[in-house]
Amino acid sequence: MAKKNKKITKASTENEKTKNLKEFTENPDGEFLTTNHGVRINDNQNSLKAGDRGPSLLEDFILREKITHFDHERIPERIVHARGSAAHGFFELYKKMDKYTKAGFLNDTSVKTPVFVRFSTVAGSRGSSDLARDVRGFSVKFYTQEGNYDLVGNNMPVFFIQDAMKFPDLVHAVKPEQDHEMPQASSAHDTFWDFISLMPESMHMIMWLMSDRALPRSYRMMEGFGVHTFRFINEKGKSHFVKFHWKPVLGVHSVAFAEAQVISGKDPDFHRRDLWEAIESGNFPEYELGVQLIEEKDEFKFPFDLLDPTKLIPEELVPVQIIGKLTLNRNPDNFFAETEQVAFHPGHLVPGIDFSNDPLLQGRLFSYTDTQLSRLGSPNFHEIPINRPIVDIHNNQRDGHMRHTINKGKTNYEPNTLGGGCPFQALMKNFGFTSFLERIDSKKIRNRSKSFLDHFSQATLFFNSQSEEEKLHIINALRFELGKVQTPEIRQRMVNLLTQIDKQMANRVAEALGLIAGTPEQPINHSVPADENPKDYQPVKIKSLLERSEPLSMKNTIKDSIATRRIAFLAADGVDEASLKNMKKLLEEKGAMVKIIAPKLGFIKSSKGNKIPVDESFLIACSVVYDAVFVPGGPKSIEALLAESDAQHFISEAYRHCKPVGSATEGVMLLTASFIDVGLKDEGVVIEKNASIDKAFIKAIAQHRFWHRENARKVPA
Ligand code: HDE
Repeated sequence: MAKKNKKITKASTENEKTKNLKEFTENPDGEFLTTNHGVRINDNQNSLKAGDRGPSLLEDFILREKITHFDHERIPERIVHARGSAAHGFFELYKKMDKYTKAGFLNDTSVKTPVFVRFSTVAGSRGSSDLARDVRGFSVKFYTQEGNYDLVGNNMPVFFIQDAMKFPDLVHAVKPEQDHEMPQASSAHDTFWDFISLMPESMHMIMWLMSDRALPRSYRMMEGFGVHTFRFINEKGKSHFVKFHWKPVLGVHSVAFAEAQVISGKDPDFHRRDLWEAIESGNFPEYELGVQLIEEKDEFKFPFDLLDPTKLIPEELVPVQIIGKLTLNRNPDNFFAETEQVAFHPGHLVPGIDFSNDPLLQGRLFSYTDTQLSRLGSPNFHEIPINRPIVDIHNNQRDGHMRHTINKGKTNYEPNTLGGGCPFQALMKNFGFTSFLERIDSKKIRNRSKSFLDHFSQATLFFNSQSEEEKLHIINALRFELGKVQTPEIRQRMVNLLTQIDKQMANRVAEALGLIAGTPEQPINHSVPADENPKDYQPVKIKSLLERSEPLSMKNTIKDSIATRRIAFLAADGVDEASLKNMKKLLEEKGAMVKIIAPKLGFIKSSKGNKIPVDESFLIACSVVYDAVFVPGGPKSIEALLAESDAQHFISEAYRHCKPVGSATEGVMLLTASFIDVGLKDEGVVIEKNASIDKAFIKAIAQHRFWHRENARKVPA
């Protein structure tokens, strides 16, 4: 390459020139540096000057072009969901959905629909940590034969607010505070909780946000939801309401909050790196697409409104039908061109899918095009390669900033005769997009439907559905977040509001804050329409149809698989080669990834005198980016690790974060030195017995975490 880039200078001999020219002719696709207008650049090291030590000259168009382009390299980051990572892939349908929708990509099981998927956090800036406690965006662009369809969802099935009117307030409240621009990527501050404490409709979402769902282990291990109710429309024009779900094949897993905070320092790109590396290594992330379908006649069958985005439909009431699978199999070539410039929009629909009247969704339909205009700077953002549909575009829209298409001919209007009438409307029945013929006969009002007033019953359902450990995590998250709030009145208002969800939970949060949770006389409702009596709009709590909903607990999503889990092997010179290699082979056969961590980089010498390459030294490695730890045998190796305080810290930290720890019998001393009481009953601590720990260790890794340890003796990690 360096040879090809050799520049042609005046000083070149005739021979060199000929050689360069020959190379250029053979490799005409841009091996030489050029300006943006295709002129070959003769010197990319020095600007044009008046003499050796003279001033630079304004006429240096090459310098000016380069610097001007650089000056304009940044575009405004997304106002929300700025921090994201994306991948290409495809969607395959398991079963024809023609009974419900005429959407082509949901009707042909032989078609592989290309997709581009972007995951994101919401509150932080582009450079913020992946591990912030936050909602994750889960946006999917399907490049279908009928145009692009975007399913722009989140990893939580409900939202903070019921009406688009409140979105700018919500986002202002959660973003860094306007006076000092702090804190970055965190909801643990006064303005957020001030707003939330006055917004009882957000209580259900707050339960999700305070749960471990807000701290995914990986983008590959989280669910996705369309949130709003949409419509499927079939050939006959019949409509069904539909809720969309993405279910990760690897199950749903999270990290501990304490761990998330360490990862934010050790590897703020943790999720981005994980996604990239999984795809590079051929471990393609997979998610199944599920739908909950509700007949039109059942619209009012539930004790909540289908149009209310703070409610979910429990799977016990309407089962999720799995209809297809999404596979992510290719990393982007260029982050900016693809991940940054991709423009999603819930309004990018294909025939067979339609909106509901959810007032949050309706507001989104305006916002997304508008935001692209300021972010991407032109109404021609659909011409950026990542946003282009795979089908042709024909219309009479013309011109504008950065237009790529060269429209030929005379006609840019319709109807016309000069252009042969082209392009035509798709006037035939069931051809092209037609909106569902919903009857609307109503007064024009600014109001909140009274069917939206139950702000608490699903928050309680969510809390009740969690395991004891998950409940404790929610309580601790609330203690942390509200503990960071400086204004005592906000803390008090919040704990009072929590009593509406669960009194005991509110008391436990209050206690840690040095408060007593009092029941608010009437929770404040700031959504009362003007001219209405506030008494008619008090939040209510309707008795839930269910006490618990099993799929709401992550504990119920655990799969019998250790695929792609990262396992740290701690070893030093003298390690028992068989112990190390056998376990490594076994785990790798099951799809896990093993890394050897040793006192220094390079190689360690095994018991047999063989060299084993080291992946990370203790200086670089940290337990938080691993899923489990294994200590292979070999007395010399164990002795060396006993002298290595970082090795013990690694083990005790992993144990404290409730991860599986496995060891050959000889490693027990090291575990004890790492404050692990191997005598305690704990299926997550697996010691070799009779030369066999395989099954038990694999089972423990599949289990992912042993949260009960949090209530046991704390190790000083
Ligand atoms: Fe968004 N949202 N949003 N949102 N949203 C954006 O669009 C907005 C909402 C979601 O990976 C913005 O291109 C309004 C719910 C995702 O590029 C912006 C309202 C859900 C992404 C915007 C909502 C989402 C966005 C910022 C309330 C879950 C990232 C940049 C009426 C169903 C897309 C952009 C990507 C991005 C507006 C509420 C999901 C400003 C006004 C509910 C995953 O247009």
